[in-house]
Order: sequence, then C-alpha cells, then structure tokens
Amino acid sequence: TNIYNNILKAKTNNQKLLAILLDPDKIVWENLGDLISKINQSPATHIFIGGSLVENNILDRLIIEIKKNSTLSIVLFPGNPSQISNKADAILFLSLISGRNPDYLIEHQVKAAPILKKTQLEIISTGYILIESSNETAVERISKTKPLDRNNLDLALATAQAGEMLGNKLIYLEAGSGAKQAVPLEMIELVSQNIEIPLLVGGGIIDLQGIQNAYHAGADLVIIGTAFENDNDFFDK
Ligand code: 1GP
Repeated sequence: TNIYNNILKAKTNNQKLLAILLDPDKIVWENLGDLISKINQSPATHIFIGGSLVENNILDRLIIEIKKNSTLSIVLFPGNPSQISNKADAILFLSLISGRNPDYLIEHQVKAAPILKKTQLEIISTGYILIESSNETAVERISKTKPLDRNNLDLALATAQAGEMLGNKLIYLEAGSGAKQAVPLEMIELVSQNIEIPLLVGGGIIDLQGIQNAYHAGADLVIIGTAFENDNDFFDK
C-alpha cells in the first residue's frame, strides 16, 4: 500500500507526480546506464514499465538493472498477463473500461490473479480509459477496442465514475502511446473535478508545456513515454 498511499498523499498536498514509461523492447542495453542517470536527474517520481509485446526475462533484467542505480518506485504497466515481474514494486491492475472487449475487461485479470498472488507486488486497481486521437494507437489495435469520442466529455466522465464506483483506486485517461492528440484538457478538468480518486493522464504529451497543462487541468500524475524515449534530454529543456 506504500506506492498508492504516496500517490494519495501527493494528491492531498497538491504535489504533482510524473512517471517515465519505459518499454523493455525499446531499451538500448549499452546505453542503459546513461538512461537511468538521465531519469535520476529528471523530475520523474515513478518509473512505469510496459509495452505491447514484452518478454518476461527482459522485464526482470531491466528492473534489476534499474534497481541497482535508482531509488524510484517501479510500477508495472502491463499489456497482458505475461508482463508480470516480482522484481517491481507495484502493478497497475488495469481494466480497459472504455472498451467492450471482455478479454481486457476481465479475462486477462482472471489469468493474472493466481500469478499475482505469488508475488509481493502492490496491486493497484486502475480504470483504464482510452480516448480517441487522430491516429490509431497500439492500445486500440491490440485491444481491439474503440476509444471514447474525444468530444464526448459526458461519456468519459460517466466511464471514470463507473470505474470509481467499481472500486478502482486510480483512473487513467490514455490517448495511447505516440498519440497525435493528447487527452483534451477540458476532459481532464471535468473528470478530475468529479472523481475522488487520483487521475493519471498520458499519451501524446510531447513537451513540458503539455505536462504543465495536464497538471493545471487536474491530472495528478502524468506519464511520458515517447518524448523521453526519443530525447533523453527532454526534461532539460
Ligand atoms: C502510453 O500514456 C503513455 O501508455 C505514454 O504515451 O508514449 O505518447 O508519451 P507517450
């Protein structure tokens, strides 16, 4: 309950959080030391690890290497039940509640539960809501679900509230990695003002202004993947 409690505490104190998302498949192992020191110098408070098609042995190896050189919390952000490693600190136990594919609503969770029971991972149940961008993202393609209309703020809110009522501890508004359009600020504003639990926002945020805008609209934790992956000096600017 450590990591979740810290997120709650940060929310109460209006302290904004930042996660860098690493995809184990895209790690250049020779540069991993530099990458980790860049992360340590950045304002990141968390490292999220996930991707669409990650193999387990790579996952373990990456986390072990990071743990040697960083004290940041490592949170799994899995694309499927094979992406579980007990080397991490916590896992976002996701349900893709914007979609209507039962595999991503409950089937993967049923498969993961007995595996998770054997780990020490802190399990953080998360209502995961995919929002439309102008491009089709990997989440959409792989989950075979339709994102929510980016103009339908009421539907996004009702979905987030349903997630909260189901007992999710976090809501994650996701535009998808590499999205050409990030989650609309009005949507972040509406959702954050009408749920009690912390709000995560990610996908398609490519500059520091975008991070500030998301915070200002009400995001408690912002996730940066592609922008940092493309430029490890991203946070120096
Ligand atoms: C994806 O929200 C994250 O799940 C991050 O997206 O790669 O576009 O930063 P980006």
